[in-house]
Amino acid sequence: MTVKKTSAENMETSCGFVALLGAPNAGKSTLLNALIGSKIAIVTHKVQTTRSRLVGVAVHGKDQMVFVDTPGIFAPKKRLERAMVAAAWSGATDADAVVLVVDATTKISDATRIIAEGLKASGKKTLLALNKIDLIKRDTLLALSADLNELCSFEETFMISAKTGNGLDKLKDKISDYLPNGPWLYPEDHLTDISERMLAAEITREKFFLRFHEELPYAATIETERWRELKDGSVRIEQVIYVERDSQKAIVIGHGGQSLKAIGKLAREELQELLDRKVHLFIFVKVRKGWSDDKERYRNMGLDWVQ
Ligand SMILES: Nc1nc2c(ncn2[C@@H]2O[C@H](COP(=O)(O)OP(=O)(O)OP(=O)(O)O)[C@@H](O)[C@H]2O)c(=O)[nH]1
Ligand SMILES: [Mg+2]
Repeated sequence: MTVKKTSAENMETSCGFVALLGAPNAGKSTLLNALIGSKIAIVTHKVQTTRSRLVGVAVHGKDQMVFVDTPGIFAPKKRLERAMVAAAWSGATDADAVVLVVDATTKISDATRIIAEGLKASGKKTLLALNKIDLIKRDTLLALSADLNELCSFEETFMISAKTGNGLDKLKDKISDYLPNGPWLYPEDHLTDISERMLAAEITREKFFLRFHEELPYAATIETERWRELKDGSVRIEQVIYVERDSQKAIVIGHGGQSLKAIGKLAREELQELLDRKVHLFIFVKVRKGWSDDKERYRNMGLDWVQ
């Protein structure tokens, strides 16, 4: 016997957590921003840009989807790397569904293999998203999809471009199937849990990542230390870039302060747009040897301390 649903049941809302997992540089943060329609996660062409979990909220029909962007998963060595990878896996633990994001323009990386196997062992409902399809021909995707589906039996495979938005609606339609019925966790227009102070530090870190090469981006952490609303409606923000050594400090500041000024200008412009008011941004560079073994820095980054 079929029971006809009442209109009240038809209107029932759903809400749940969806973790975005993948190798470094797969496009998870770009995807998070596209899914919620706003830039809250920083994006660069470099690996290990994202350092901690970040929540972005989207409404899709009667469903509220709480997406969790995570650091890329790889074989970690240093303490900071281990904390990042631990944060990524824990993002999946409480999720109702996981989306494994894979850069479809390259062959399957060891990192992707490890994640697919880990997800298989976890028994989590996992969707596969082959990303960056704007860069490749669709026919090359079939072999990649088959190979990945051998590693883990995905619920369904999607071909998407986080950059153009292609395929994202279909992905959201499917995600809806995995969300438990229940009230929304957040108000309708809620976008993220990240504080303005943290987001401001992340914006500066993005400019920092884009400006410097090799190990320097990984040798620094950035914190917003002061945030003062001024009477004229503008805001004064003070930030600190912590580096490991004096030689790094000299590079960050640059000849005649040129490098630091350039980063500050780009960060300030983006902050002004985001906050929709004038921003006075002051960035200081401090040497803190061993900051990556300093518990307080982890707390400020939103990471759990790992032994
Ligand atoms: N062409 C193209 N580029 C993309 C797409 N998605 C992401 N990218 C680019 O891929 C690079 C990495 O993107 P991110 O979103 O930072 O990747 P991520 O997975 O968050 O990286 P980590 O935080 O380091 O783990 C950036 O240069 C993005 O612009 C896409 O769909 N198409
Ligand atoms: Mg990222």
